[in-house]
Amino acid sequence: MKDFKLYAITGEEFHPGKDLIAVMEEAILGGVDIIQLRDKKSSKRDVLEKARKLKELTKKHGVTFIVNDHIDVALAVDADGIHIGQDDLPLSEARKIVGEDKIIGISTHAIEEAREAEKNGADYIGVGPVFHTKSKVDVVDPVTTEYVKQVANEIKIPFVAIGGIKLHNVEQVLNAGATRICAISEIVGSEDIKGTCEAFIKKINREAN
Ligand code: TZP
Ligand code: MG
Repeated sequence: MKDFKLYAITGEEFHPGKDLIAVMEEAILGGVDIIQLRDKKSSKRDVLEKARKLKELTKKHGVTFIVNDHIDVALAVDADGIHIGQDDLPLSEARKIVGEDKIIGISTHAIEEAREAEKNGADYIGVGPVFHTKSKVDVVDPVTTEYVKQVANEIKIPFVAIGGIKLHNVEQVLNAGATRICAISEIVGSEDIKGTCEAFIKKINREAN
């Protein structure tokens, strides 16, 4: 897959009154290079509509587009890939459905899960939640930067750190060995989405404080 630095996941509850596509476009203009549609509340029909619009937006900007949970929606809009959790369809089954050309990302919370994902052909893994987060309901305890270190030392496929990552704590995550950062609330809930993304990119690139 095309490599990336800053991964933004949708979270409409963090920007009431603001349009989803406008919010994600601002994030892209700030440097986000991969977007995931994550919507646990809407009907499949509504998720499909949002996915269509995000596919168009990401195509326009040359940004990777991933759909969470809904493999059928991802295929219907020709998204670049899907993101699945440990309780979703197993990676091998998901791969049979989407084929070799689509990206499959999988959330991991422990090194055994990361090893398994790598062995089974995941294109990237999520590593988290690094810190406490309110953005995920069924969330496990924070995995801490210790798990980030373990993955950085051992896992060869790309990994992205996620969960409670803010501008004020991202350096701890980078210092643990992460080179790709994912956030929901800090990005889409920001008053200045573009500025927040630019600041994340600078930190990831180790350009400034
Ligand atoms: N998976 C692990 S933590 C998380 C997900 C989807 C939520 C991340 O949201 P935030 O607002 O960046 O903590
Ligand atoms: Mg899922």
